[in-house]
Amino acid sequence: HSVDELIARLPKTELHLHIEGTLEPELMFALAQKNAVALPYASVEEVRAAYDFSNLQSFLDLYYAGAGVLLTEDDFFDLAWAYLERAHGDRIVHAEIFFDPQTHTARGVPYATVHRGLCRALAKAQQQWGMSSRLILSFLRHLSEDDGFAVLDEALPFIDEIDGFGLDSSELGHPPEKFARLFARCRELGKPVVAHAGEEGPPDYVWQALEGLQVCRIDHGVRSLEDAALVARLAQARMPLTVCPLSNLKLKVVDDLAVHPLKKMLDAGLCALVNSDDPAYFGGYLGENLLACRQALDLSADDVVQLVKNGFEASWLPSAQKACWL
Ligand code: ES4
Ligand code: ZN
Repeated sequence: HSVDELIARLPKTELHLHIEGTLEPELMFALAQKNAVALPYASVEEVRAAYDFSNLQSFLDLYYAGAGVLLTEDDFFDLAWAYLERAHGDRIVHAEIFFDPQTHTARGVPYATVHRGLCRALAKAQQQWGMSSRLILSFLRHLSEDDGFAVLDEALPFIDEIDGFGLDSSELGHPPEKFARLFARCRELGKPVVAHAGEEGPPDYVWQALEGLQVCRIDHGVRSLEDAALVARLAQARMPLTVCPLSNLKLKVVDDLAVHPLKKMLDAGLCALVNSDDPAYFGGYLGENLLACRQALDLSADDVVQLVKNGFEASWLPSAQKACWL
């Protein structure tokens, strides 16, 4: 299909990617063996077979368990480098990457170990291919706001290499307003903030992210369409929504890609863009997300170009560099 060639050829951004969600079963096994960490699986095939999720929480349980194999700075470097090589092959020229330090500090891995390993990989990608990137420290919303303040304190010596802050993990029961003080502190540090909202949670959580946290992007936001006033507000502000179609399918946010709201979001004038979320767990990187949507939603060449342009518009690149890509 000619649109599929366009998808492969266009320079692209990735703005919603959890680096821990790029841990492929092969690397998970290799690191488990090297670090003598026990895994509840006998083989790589068994790991893949376990990736049959019923909702967000059933995925998160395996995602946090898998991340337990990451211990040393080199482990974090290897994880990020494997992703960046793949992204480069996919024609991604700019990536804004989430990491979940609390997943690692809770296991006794120092914040500095995580940070240094990831940054070394990002610097190498910039040097080797001119790939630009940003690093987004994401707080775990199932933990307390105080736990978030504690990890922020540990990250402060590295604040110049942290480009923004996010909010992820179990959404239902953990509304954005739980983190209003923490996010105010992050904004006082001069950093942009984003939050997962409207993935499993109601449109009210998207409102809270906008008004209470003052986010500059909404991660997912697919449930926003249930609230017409919210759609009007998001469209008017050109508020980016980092949509992750294969994630929504695997976590049963939608029953079928053919009924995914992506096309409706574009038609409503929203700044929606396609991302891969946790590609090692959801069965596809950015290219595969775009191809699957093209097919299931019959996206046109114009739709695909709009989605890719929205990615550059929504990015934290300086406007002069955005202009080069747009
Ligand atoms: C996540 Cl898909 C998703 N939703 C919320 N939190 C997450 N962390 C990693 N992937
Ligand atoms: Zn996510």
